[in-house]
Amino acid sequence: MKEKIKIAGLEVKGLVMNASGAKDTTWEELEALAKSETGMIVMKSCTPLPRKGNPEPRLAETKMGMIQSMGWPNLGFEKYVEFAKRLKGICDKPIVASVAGFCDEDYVKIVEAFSKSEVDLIEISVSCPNIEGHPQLGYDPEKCDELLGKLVGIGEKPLGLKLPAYLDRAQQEKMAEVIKKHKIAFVTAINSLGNCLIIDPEKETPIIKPRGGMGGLCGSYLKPVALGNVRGWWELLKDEGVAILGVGGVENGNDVVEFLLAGADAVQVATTLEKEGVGCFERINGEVEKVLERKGKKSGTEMKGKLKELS
Ligand code: RRO
Repeated sequence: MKEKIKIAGLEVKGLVMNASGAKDTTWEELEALAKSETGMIVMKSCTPLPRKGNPEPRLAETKMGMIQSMGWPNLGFEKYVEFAKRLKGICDKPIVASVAGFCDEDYVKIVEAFSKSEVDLIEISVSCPNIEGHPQLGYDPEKCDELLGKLVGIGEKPLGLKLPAYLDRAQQEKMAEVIKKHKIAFVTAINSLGNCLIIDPEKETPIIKPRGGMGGLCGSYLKPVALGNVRGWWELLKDEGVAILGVGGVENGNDVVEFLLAGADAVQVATTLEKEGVGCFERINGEVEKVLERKGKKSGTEMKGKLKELS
């Protein structure tokens, strides 16, 4: 039995769901997610117009994860408005839109459309590391404050933020003030870690093509960074009613428990979904159940934030 949790007032079945970006761009991929055990369906970050994205090869898997520079390939927001309606016809999972944009006006236009759509939650991505000449907004709290001032109040749907990794606590504290000011409903932490490079020493080349091989690092490389960020969000936001979705290197049931202990309400999965396909949700849910049983816990939620300090 998957446990029922609440994220921004919505009932979700299970502690595990897909993260935006992996196998969630086309209708066929979203349909497969609808039939899977993902707790919510998070759609690919979308822009005003369809985009092909960066040249291939733009994603390469490694033992510890993967590196990618996809460059926002998506079908344009209007398609995802339509897909949300179709998804509601075939499953009862909450649907999450992920919004990207090159300027504030792009975000406003897309949030307006999703506010009138069938989606349940709107995740505002301020953290894509892969667009040349387009810095990650999440590292600029003043610009985020300005953007959110334009988005909050457009409609009634809860808004969340997809955040980059903060490698300095002071940066995270500044963003926490912005999140509190705008009463953001949930944070998703973390996006891939930008500005990374993986080199094949035999070929003497990078393993992806765009931007000389520079891209977002994903998978288990990221787990300690993601756990640190989730812990930080829990410490900074625990009295604010902001839900925390942890993402970065979730491969198995123990990883889920680690994120819960750090302070997550639920976790998202990207690299494992990319590598294993939608069957990963059933496997991880089963593993979570076993870990909780072994620990004598009735639910994962009772472990939220309960990391013990060493004495
Ligand atoms: O499409 C991408 O290159 C991409 C996005 Br929108 C994102 O949010 N994070 C990422 O690592 N890649």
